Amino acid sequence: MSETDSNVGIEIEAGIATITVDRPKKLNALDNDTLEELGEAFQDAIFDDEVGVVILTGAGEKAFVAGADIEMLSRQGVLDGKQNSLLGQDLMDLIEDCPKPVIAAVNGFALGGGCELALACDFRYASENAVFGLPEVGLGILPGYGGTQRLPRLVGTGRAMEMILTGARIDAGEALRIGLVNRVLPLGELLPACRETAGAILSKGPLAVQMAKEAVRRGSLLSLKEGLALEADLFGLCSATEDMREGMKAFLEKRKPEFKGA
Ligand code: DAK
Repeated sequence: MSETDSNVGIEIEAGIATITVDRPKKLNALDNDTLEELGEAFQDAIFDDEVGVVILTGAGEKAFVAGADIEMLSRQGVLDGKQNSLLGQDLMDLIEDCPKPVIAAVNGFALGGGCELALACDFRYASENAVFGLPEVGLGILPGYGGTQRLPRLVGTGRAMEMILTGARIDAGEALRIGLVNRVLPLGELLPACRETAGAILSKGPLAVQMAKEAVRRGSLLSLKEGLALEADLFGLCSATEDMREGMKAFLEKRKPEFKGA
């Protein structure tokens, strides 16, 4: 992929869509074109029946995404500022609501909007050189793509407050320690590890995976009682699938299930 063609690449192989932010000369910073192209790539992955899991990463060896494009932000006025904001928010919602699991492969700087992009994914693996941070207050703004909401939900209020209010960066080891990422790997092993995990997910019942993601996502916005009611509803729905019968039958017959997504 080259920077002149497009700012986002999508490759589909063995049920996995790898979406790559591809502006390495600007450390994959998110300008409007990139936000739009990312939205299109996720729409493609959502509607492609061949795709079961999405991996999101950045091109090059230095950055996942170094944030919103500061040059673009510095020029924006009221109307395009609002438009930029809506574009970014829509993208984060699209990723979070994507019916297929989304794994962030954080291969370097994940700052500001880049950190927020990783936070919108279902879980994160990081390379050893990854650096996370929400430096927005140093630019006179606050995180605006969900960082003030998603980070405390993931790592707890105190740790999120410290990162947001100081703008301090943390390395991959610290990100692992506070639960911001699930695994840290040498850079060359990052994508293979994400693909291995994606493969493990792909071997499961796709409807069950989708409903489990929905239960966790929607449940996090509900009270425990409401969340349990949602879980029960989805469980009921799952019980109507051929996949459920196949999964149970395969266990009893001591063989691997052949799920059809039906
Ligand atoms: N935007 C634009 N260009 C960037 C960039 C960014 N975020 N980050 C890096 N670049 C560009 C650099 O300007 C440089 O371009 P050239 O000068 O070569 O043309 C090139 O990428 C290479 O960067 P450096 O030369 O700076 O590389 P270093 O290794 O020296 O430093 C760095 C790497 C990541 C430490 C440094 O580049 C850096 O501090 N970058 C900025 C990081 C940052 O502050 N990110 C947060 C941006 S604020 C909103 C919602 C959300 C947001 C905004 C609005 N609304 C709801 C409206 C989000 C805001 C943010 O993300």
